[in-house]
Amino acid sequence: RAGLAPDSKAERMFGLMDGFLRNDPLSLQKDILYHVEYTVARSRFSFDDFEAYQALAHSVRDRLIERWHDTQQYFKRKDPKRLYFLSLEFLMGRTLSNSITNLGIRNQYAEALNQLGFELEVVAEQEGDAALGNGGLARLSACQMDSLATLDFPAWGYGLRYQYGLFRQVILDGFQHEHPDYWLNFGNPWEIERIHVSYSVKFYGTVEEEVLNGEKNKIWVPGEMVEAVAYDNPIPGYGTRNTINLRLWAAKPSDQDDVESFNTGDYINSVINRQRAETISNVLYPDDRSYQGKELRLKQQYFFVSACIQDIIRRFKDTNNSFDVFTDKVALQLNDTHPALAIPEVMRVLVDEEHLGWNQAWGIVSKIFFLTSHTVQPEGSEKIPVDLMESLLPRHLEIIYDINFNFMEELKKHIGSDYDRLSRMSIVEEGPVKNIRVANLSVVCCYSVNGVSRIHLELLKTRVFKDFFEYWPEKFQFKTNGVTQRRWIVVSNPSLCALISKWLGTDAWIRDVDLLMGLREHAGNADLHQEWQMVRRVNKIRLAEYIEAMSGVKVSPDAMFDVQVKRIHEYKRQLLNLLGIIHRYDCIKNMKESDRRKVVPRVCIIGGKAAPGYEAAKKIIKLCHAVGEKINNDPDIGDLLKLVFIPDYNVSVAELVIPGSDLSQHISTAGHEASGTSNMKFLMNGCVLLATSDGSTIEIIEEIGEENMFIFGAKVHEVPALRKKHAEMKAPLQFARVVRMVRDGYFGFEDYFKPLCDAIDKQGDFYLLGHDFASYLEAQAAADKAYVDQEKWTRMSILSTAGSGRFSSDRTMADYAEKAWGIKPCKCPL
Ligand code: F58
Repeated sequence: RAGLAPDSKAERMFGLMDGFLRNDPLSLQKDILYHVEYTVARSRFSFDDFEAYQALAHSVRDRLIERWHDTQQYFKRKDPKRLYFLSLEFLMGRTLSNSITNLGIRNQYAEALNQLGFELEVVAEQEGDAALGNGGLARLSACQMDSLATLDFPAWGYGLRYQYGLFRQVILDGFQHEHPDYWLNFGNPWEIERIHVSYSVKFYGTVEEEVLNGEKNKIWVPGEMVEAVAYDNPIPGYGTRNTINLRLWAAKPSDQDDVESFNTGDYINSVINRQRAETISNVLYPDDRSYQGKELRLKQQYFFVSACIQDIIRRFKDTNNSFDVFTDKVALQLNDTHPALAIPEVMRVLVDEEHLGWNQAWGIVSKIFFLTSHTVQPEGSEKIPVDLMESLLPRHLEIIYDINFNFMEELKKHIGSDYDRLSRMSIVEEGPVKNIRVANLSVVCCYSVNGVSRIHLELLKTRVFKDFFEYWPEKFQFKTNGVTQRRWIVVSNPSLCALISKWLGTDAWIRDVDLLMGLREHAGNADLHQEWQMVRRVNKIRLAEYIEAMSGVKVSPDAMFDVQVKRIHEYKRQLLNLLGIIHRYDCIKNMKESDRRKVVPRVCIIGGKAAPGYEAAKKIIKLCHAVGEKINNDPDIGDLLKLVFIPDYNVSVAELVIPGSDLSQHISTAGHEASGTSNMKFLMNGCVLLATSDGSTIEIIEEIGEENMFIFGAKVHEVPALRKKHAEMKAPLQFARVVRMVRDGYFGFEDYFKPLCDAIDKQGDFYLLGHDFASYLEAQAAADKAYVDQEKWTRMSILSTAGSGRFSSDRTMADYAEKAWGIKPCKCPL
């Protein structure tokens, strides 16, 4: 092996290791049995599916570790500029299938398992989801990690290792209940605990001054310390040896902390108190809407960034001895403003601990951070009460004040004494309660601020960050989101994957997704149509079986499967969907028998979680069940219409639902969805979209053409005026009728549903359900008409997949690398 001295101890050890692990089916069988016996400690002659999964996972993990080591060694040797991706949320879902697909050894494992009497699909189902995030933002992080690895970028992900991931949604009598997701209960074979990689994180205390070489220096004397311990999760690229790292931090008691309390003799209470440190990384906040200024959340955020920054600076110092080159070696991506405390933290470390001057430190800090914003909602803007900051992070508060002072001075030079504008742009919000505006801090300090779609950037420029955009126009950019085709086609829809490769004559699209465009030339081919329909039908049958198992409702795969799955939000308008379904039901009920024969049968599928404190969202879930109950049991309706709610929607449920859908709905009020990413997953899988012109859908329309989708509703620029005009406008009669049915208790629970109706009738219908209803029904009618013409529909479906290449996270990551982070691929040799 290159670099080992002959006869060295290392060479002897390498010899003992017998080279790399082998991937032929026989070696894999031996490995699996080895892990059954020695890792899982079951008898090799008798083990069940779950134990097979555990053993299999350990054998995959061994292979991941080999590649991980090689990649990290290689990065260390080459020492390129690295990207650090900081996110408090990652929705990874399952790991097994994705790993063996990316490692290129799926078939070998399937064969190995087969010979041991197991089926890969069944074994893979044993794995639970890693759900360390809420929704779009968190799944996006996971897709982007896959792309960073595949494109050979020298990147690291950082996150928190929550003991409890996103709650499990349990439905009782149609109401959502939240149950804890203790996902680590059965062990987690995918992580590597690094007990030696741990850092102390400080909280509370005071700031003191010392004199160092004749200069004043600040020191933070903490009141509490907690240890951050690293857990590494290898992320393999596809078709490359590169395997990057996702490092998650867990909080542990610190042995430096609280020695005093042990001396007082209260041993038991001292142990219990110390154990409380672990609560910091215990639970993921399940709200995907708003911030509450909670102390524990702030502790979580600082715990996270402190550990990351210590780790990053340590790695930097391993190979560099001057901070002059820091900006050539490090780029830090902030996934929304949640990790923004990293900014004052780097300032603190550089100034207080590394003793750089303020200006030099600021010169570094203002070049290394990149922000992505994921929201247009004003309530999505984080604020930290100054009181809280002062007690928990006293030194950081001083630093933020200093940054703000400098910024305000600079700003005054340009805009003079426009005090309103100065106060809007200030990082510190004055008022009865003084707050730190985390968004302003981030915009002031980041090198670039990125929107997640083109329209999102417009909204950032004209609404959310208007003042900042006018001051720093060049800072604002957009990189439209994307999703990884590896998980969303190759892993979750293997038969479509095979079909695409067959018709393109290559599987190179799995790495080079633009090749999907090649399907366009076959979009009218009758043979492809037949095969395409066949693949889609098999996926629908699988979904129908799942629906029956979960909800007891039997649905026919001959019907159109019409799907809306995503977090439940007023702006995402699941309520519009439900009112449309009620209208359809009402129409069928009042039809003559002869007309019923013309109805296109539909299965309406809704799924998603509501934040635990979000009352309106919870009512929408209940309404869905109440309406479903009525429709599904109405003998007049039969198979013409069904409505089912899929409980506990998560990544692995999505992998089943998306390939089995015909029509998928993305119907947010225009101007509210920053991007949306599930639209891209449906598109890749050949589902036809029924959508508003919002977020990334606007770019999808450009790519595949409005004629291949069903687009309806107000446009972004029309919405503000429509809201103002609302009082004079009359909602269409059909709309008033369906709202009245809910209000009058046609589906029961009228008191409970009253606030939903009031929001529409009495409180101005902020989300414009009434305004968009008529055009929504037209779009639905057009979908019915197109579905009857299966040739037309199949063509639309093929063209959807063909046009989905632009919405791969590979493209997004390449864009960021080039236009923001300034990093280059660093490919570990085979
Ligand atoms: C989502 N944001 C956007 N936030 O809503 C969606 O349009 C976009 O496609 C996606 O990000 C990816 O860019 C989102 O998921 C959160 O979940 C936050 C979590 C923490 C509290 C505030 C919301």
